[in-house]
Amino acid sequence: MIKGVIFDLDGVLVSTDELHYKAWKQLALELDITDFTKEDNQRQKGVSRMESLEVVLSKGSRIFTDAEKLVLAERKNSYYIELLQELSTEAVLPRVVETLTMLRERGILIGVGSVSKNTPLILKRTQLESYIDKVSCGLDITRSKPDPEVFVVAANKLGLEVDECLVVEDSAAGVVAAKAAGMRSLGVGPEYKELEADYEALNFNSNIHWDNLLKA
Ligand code: B16
Ligand code: MG
Repeated sequence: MIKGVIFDLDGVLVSTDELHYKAWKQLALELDITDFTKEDNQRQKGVSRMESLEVVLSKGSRIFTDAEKLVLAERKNSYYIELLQELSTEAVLPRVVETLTMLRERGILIGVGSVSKNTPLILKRTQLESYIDKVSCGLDITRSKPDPEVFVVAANKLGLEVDECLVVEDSAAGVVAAKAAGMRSLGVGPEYKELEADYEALNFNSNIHWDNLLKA
C-alpha cells in the first residue's frame, strides 16, 4: 500500500531545463566550447552538478584540476541562481498543483527527491512549498542519482518504509535510483517510454490510474 509519493523536481514538478541549459551554455562559451548543444544538455538531466560539468568539459580539450572544476561549477551555479530569480508559478508543469492536491486529499504524504542543491529556492519561487510535506535534496545527500540515497532520505523524513513510497521521475538515473531504493516508479516526461519505470505517463494530463498505482 502506497502511503507517500516522492516527486523529482526538475522536469516533473517544474521546468528549469532551459535555465540549466542557458547557464551551462554561458560557461561553455567562456571556455571556448561553442558546440555545447541541447542534446548534450539532455545528458545532464537528473545527474549532479559536477557530473553535468564533465558533460560540458568533454566537448573541449582543456584539462582542469579538481579545484578548477569546483570553481567552474560554482560559476555556472551563480549564472543559474541569477536566472532562477525570474522563476515564477509559470514554471510549474501542467496539472501539478491539481495532482498534489488530489493526493493530499486522499491522505497521501508528499515528498520531493531532487539532487538539486537549489531545491529550496525553486520551491519558494514557484510557491510549491505548501503542497509538500518533506524535502530531500542535494543539501541532504552525499551521493547523486542513480544512487538511491535521495529517495531513502525522503522516505525517512516522511516516516515511511521504502515499499510504502512511489517515485515520480523524468530521468533514467532517477528511475534506477528508485528501483535501487526498493520503490515503485512512475516515469513521466518526453522520454517516459525509455525510462523503464513500473508505470508510464507522458505528463499529469495523461490518464493516470492513481487507484492502481496507490494500491501497489
Ligand atoms: P543543482 P532533479 C537535477 O534535478 C537536474 O535534473 C540536473 O540537471 C542538475 O544537474 C541537478 O539537479 C543538480 O542541480 O546544480 O541545482 O544543484 O532532476 O534531481 O530534480
Ligand atoms: Mg528530473
